[in-house]
Amino acid sequence: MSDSQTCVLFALEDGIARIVLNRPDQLNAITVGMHQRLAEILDEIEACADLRVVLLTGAGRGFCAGQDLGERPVEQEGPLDLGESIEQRYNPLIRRLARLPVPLVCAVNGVAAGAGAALALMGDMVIAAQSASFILSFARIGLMPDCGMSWLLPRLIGQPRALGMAMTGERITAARAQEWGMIWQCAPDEDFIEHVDALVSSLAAAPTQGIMAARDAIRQSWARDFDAQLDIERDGQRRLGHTQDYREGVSAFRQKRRPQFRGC
Ligand code: LHQ
Repeated sequence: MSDSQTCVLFALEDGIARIVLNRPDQLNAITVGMHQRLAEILDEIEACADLRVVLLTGAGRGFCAGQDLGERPVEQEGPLDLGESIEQRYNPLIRRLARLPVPLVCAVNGVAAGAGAALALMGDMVIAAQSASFILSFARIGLMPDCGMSWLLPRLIGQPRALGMAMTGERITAARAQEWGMIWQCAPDEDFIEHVDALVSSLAAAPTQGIMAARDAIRQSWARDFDAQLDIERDGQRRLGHTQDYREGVSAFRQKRRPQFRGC
């Protein structure tokens, strides 16, 4: 397989799409080739009819160290348009991840820096190994947070902490990220994979329509007032009441058995 294929690994099985950033020697720093491969993978994911969950993780000791700095010939003379790279590659990637029709789980196996931290926090559920950490390393190289971080981070952890991370580039451990509400869970390194598998399996077996309606309503609540949100909930329940999974959930409860949700 060529580098352009192996830089991101992909497998789709039993409704679970597993994406593994795979340049471990560079802590999975993102190259143009990785963007291209990720775009192909997302094409495949978006076309999959029986998808239930997407998992994004990294190979080796890092999750993702952000933009590959080896790709940026800053020593050369002439203008360097970082905005172009964001417009052409990063923003489309982030938008596609944000609009996935199924839950995105980010399993942060190691350090997540710069755009890598942003990728990690795009997960609807983020689980991090105890030895993992989050760094807004933009601050260390004269840049500002991108990939939606300046929007998302203050909403997750509040302005003082978001500003602290953005202005110091300080490393935030997984345990502190959990304490701050930045991520769902910090899990022990020894059985991190088991924790990730359990989370992914439970989401793959969940009533997909219901949990996605919950995700969308919670996300959109930032832009709505309380009354508008009540209306959204009413409309969502009306729609979900017609799903097979709702019938199955109630039947299973009444019959004292485990529900078999099909995601429709
Ligand atoms: C790397 C990288 C890397 C290449 C580690 N590139 N090789 C978006 C769009 C447009 C423009 C600009 O920016 C953006 C957004 C961004 O993402 S900007 C932020 C870019 N990322 C960074 O600034 C992080 C740079 N990396 C680090 O600060 C450290 O590597 C961290 C703190 C992540 C990890 O530190 P250590 O655990 O001490 O590992 P290390 O530094 O020894 O790295 C291991 C190897 O990985 C090393 O290679 P080597 O051949 O010496 O073993 C690094 O050169 C390589 N590597 N990050 N971003």
